[in-house]
Amino acid sequence: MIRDILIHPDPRLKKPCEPIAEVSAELTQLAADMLETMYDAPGIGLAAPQIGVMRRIIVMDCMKDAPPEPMVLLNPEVIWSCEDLSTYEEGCLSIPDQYADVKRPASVKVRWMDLSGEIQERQFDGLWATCVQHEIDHLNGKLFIDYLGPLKRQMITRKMEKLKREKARG
Ligand code: K1U
Ligand code: ZN
Repeated sequence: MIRDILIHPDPRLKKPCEPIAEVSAELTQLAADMLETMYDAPGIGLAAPQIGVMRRIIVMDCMKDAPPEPMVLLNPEVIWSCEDLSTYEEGCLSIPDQYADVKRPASVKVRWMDLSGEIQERQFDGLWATCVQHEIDHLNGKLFIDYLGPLKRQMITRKMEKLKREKARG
């Protein structure tokens, strides 16, 4: 089922999410809904708080012009970051049509639990590294605009407030 994506500003996008204790049928369904919502948007990642679910689960697929590689990560954590930074012009499904350069570690090693309850570790590079850090930030209540200066952040927030007012009017 495709879920509605929350638009910034929304208090649920600013709150840290709760860890997942165990895999359940309900969680497996949530992961499937998140992947469907991400592909429909379309996007390359999605974090549970973006659909109003305050739990530590993200989905990603950063393959371009290649067979899909959907990933589901429960309780993801960065356990190593390289010192080199890379800049990418990021977007966010909760901040539609707004893009800005963000600098992040170019490679990160991430540990997570998969849907079988197994612990996994993998190094992410390139767009995958940018995306996994962006999604983990969502689980901690942080948005890519929080890396920008206050004026740019405020300008984007005002645009989103206007967009939400227009959407509410119909
Ligand atoms: O978390 C999100 O809001 C999803 C976001 C992920 C992301 C994008 C860029 C850099 C870091 C993280 C998106 O998917 S925005 C849409 C997007 O980037 C895209 C959409 C269609 C094709 C290719 C990319
Ligand atoms: Zn986002």
